[in-house]
Amino acid sequence: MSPPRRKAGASAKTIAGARDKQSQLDAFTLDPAGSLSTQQGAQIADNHNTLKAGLRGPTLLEDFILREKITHFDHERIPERVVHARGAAAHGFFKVYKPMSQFTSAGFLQDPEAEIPVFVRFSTVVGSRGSADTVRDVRGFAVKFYTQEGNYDLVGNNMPVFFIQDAMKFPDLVHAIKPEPQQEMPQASSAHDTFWDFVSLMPETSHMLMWLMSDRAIPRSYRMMEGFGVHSFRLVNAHGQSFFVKFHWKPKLGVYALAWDEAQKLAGKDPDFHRRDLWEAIDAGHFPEWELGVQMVEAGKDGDMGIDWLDATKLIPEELVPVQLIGRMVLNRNPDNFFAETEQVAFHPGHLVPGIDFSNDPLLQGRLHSYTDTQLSRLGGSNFNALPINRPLCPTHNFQRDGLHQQTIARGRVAYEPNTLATGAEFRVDGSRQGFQSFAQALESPKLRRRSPSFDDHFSQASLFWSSQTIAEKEHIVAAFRLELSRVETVEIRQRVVDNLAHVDMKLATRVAAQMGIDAPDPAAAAGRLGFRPHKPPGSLQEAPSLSMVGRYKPDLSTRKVAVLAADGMDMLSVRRVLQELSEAGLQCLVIAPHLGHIGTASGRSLAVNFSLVSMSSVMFDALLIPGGEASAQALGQLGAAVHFVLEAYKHCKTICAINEGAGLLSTLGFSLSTQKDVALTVPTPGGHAGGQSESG
Ligand code: HDE
Repeated sequence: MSPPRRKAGASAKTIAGARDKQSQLDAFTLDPAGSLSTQQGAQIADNHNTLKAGLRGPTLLEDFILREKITHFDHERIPERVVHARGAAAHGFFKVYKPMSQFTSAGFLQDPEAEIPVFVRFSTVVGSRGSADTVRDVRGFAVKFYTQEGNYDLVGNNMPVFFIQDAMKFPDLVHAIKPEPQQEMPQASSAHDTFWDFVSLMPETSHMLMWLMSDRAIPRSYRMMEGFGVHSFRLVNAHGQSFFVKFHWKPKLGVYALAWDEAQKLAGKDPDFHRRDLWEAIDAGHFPEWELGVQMVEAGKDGDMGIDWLDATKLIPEELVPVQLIGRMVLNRNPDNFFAETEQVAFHPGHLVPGIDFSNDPLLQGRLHSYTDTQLSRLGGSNFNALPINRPLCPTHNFQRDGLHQQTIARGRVAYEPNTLATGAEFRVDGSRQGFQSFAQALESPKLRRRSPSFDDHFSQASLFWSSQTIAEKEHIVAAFRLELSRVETVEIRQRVVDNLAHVDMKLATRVAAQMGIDAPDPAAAAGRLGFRPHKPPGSLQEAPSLSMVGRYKPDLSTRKVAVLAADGMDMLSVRRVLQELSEAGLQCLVIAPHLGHIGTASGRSLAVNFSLVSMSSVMFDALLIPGGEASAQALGQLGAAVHFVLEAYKHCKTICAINEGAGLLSTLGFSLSTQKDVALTVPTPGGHAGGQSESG
């Protein structure tokens, strides 16, 4: 019984079609004739009343319809992910630009014509499933490619490094950052004692802390985040030659953040801000796109630059090894069902295809155990791979059998290999067949529990990150450290953090320490306490502009949201051209007024209102437009909510455009304006909304 060979070159269209068909079938739960049935198929005549002994009598135990319905409901929840519980996802496709056969034999990286279906889940790490989207946190960026050689998962984050070097410390890290166990507080936040206690004793976290305190941790949108595979992986070509590779996702819309104050307010005003943004963009046909990039070095030459490719707390600056863009991913379909797809999807860095392999990064090696293990309890047994969202689109053949919730009725008497009983001929899979081949790395070493000395430098890349930021970005980092540490009750922990920070940058440490009610930072105390000798690898870079968010992407304003703040009497004529130009540039203009329904314009017409001021806040928009119209400007000026809307937009460095009497409203609120004929503008300072508000903003 030899497994049927997959038809070479089966078109990508077929594979995508198969998925659509499948999801249609799975989504089909209502009988078109309008009847309901039990799970066993018995038709239900009454779905409103339980079976009772008499009109006012007790409910009968024999009501199997009620019992089945309630029992199913009682078990609707499954354990949430232990980390990355809060997420949102979308379907799409990936296309490689040109064949990558020089580096890898992976089939999905060869044919520029083939569209490979993908499912991508973005997530926060710390908060539970119902927590807010905009908290300060790392974001997960997990991609499942449904290739013709099996599923390949690239399970990454929006930051290129990680807190720790060795998987042994992962449970400690997660226990420290999660809510404290005695009272389960705070939710979805690193601003508490146990997190800073742990990291202050683990200097290897220094680099990741800089990223976490930077604006990368409060993205404007999932659509505006870079993604990183973090670890080094291997690409292996058909000749068995291997290259270390680091994967990058580069967003077409650029990388942008919220202002910290905005992010905190959004957590209350719209806890679903990021999932709504993704859903609405895809729904409106604005499909988010990323390019897949690779940094590669031939295995054996990876030691040349003084950075250990196996250390997940280090990155390879793009200035040293440029990122080559090799393909493009588009997300163009929202899930049909959150639970069946976004919640039940099971990613695993060990879901590999031939041509891609692991490196020996000790953090990655630990992950290889964790992901299947966690699905066993989260998805209830070993058959989670048969769930529709996890099923490969290519055929699978093996002798794995039975288990909870088995979906397949396997035929025949043979569930072992080798065998002769299946077809009469001998069937044997003994290494002579095609398939996944692990890279044959030569190894000879004693067993030991130690780290390589090449992992010892914990500070130079944290310093590089700091010195590569713009002034505004540095301000934000200082402010974030201050906020987090001012929530730490234990004075000694605050002191340890700033003593460590002194090894990153003395000015940074001094500025943070100044507001903490503690002594000035003491680098020697940190080194003595933690027993390290600070050193910078010779020839280290002083600055890497690629680490800053500012100025790296060509600004793309499409899909940004503009609030048009107006009341009865607004002058539509004054604003028509601006609105037209904004919408031609792809921006979305929404009318916010004191009430829902319609407002009357100065010329006696009526204009539909999108949202009332009661339900909207300036933090939900990227820019503000105040049209002319005497009555409108006056009404807004007398309305606390409208004044607050304007002032807050200004505080968050949003672009504000006001026309005629609208500009008058701004003047009465004390704005100094730059004018262009009838249009008044306040615009963010450089490094403004790209990186959010400056400390003085
Ligand atoms: Fe994960 N991680 N992780 N992780 N991780 C999980 O798997 C784990 C790490 C990442 O949208 C869990 O199915 C260990 C690095 C993402 O479903 C769990 C270690 C990176 C997601 C797990 C790490 C990640 C997870 C929880 C250190 C970036 C969400 C639920 C050894 C490269 C995937 C689950 C999704 C999820 C373990 C470190 C990314 C418990 C043990 C580094 C994006 O298995």
